[in-house]
Amino acid sequence: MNSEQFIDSAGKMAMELAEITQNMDMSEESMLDLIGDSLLPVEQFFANYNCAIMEIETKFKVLNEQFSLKYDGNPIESIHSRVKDYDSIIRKVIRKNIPRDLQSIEEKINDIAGVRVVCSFVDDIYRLADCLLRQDDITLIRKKDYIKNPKPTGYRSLHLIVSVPIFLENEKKDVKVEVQLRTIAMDFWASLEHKMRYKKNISPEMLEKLSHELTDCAEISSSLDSRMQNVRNLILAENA
Ligand code: 0O2
Repeated sequence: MNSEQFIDSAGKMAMELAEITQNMDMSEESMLDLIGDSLLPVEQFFANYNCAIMEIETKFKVLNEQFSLKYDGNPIESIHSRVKDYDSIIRKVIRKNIPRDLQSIEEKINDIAGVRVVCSFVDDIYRLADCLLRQDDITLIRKKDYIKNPKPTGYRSLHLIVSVPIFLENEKKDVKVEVQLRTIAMDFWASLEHKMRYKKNISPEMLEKLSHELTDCAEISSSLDSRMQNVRNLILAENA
């Protein structure tokens, strides 16, 4: 969530609170105080995830720098991060029947902070994941390898749920982050598939046809990844 979206969400909550409090016998000043106090834990909640994202991004940037010296080239093409927006969190809370308090949301939802790392080659994905997981402040909570075991849709990526400590003014807090590592080809496929999945006014027959087509495209894209990896291996062997 960027700061604009956050202010938007916080604004929505403030309006709701203002509505609740308008019938109470309360001065404007006390009402603003009450709203401010109520929003503080929510602001801290989102701030923690933003801090955890910064920690994880920095780790990948450091690895990228170091790998570029060792392997002659940067393994990371791009890093995209986001904090899940308020509406998506609420939708997940409802779908998964999660109690509506911040602690339960923190415990039960693993992808509030998300970092997506896009690499050129499949080898780099596993090398980067190994290096991240060997760091002594990182705890692996869950690993899903959709590269070795693609989803029926054709979706491929390596997913890690990790916990990373953030150091606040008076406490250390472990925060969960979902890391998705993929190649450029996997990212291209996933982005297009995601966009098309949410297109409206498509008949069920066409939807069926398109999903077969997309699964085929995922196979082609995976074979491109294998061939590019082979080309790289041949070049490395030649230069060894
Ligand atoms: P967004 O907006 O990308 O965050 P969980 O999230 O743990 O409750 P699950 O099913 O165990 O649920 O999560 P999974 O499958 O490990 O990862 C879910 C995320 O992976 C999705 O996040 C997508 O980012 C991505 N993903 C998984 N399957 C597909 C797919 O078939 N196509 C595409 N394009 N992306 C996929 P969200 O929450 O859906 O959305």
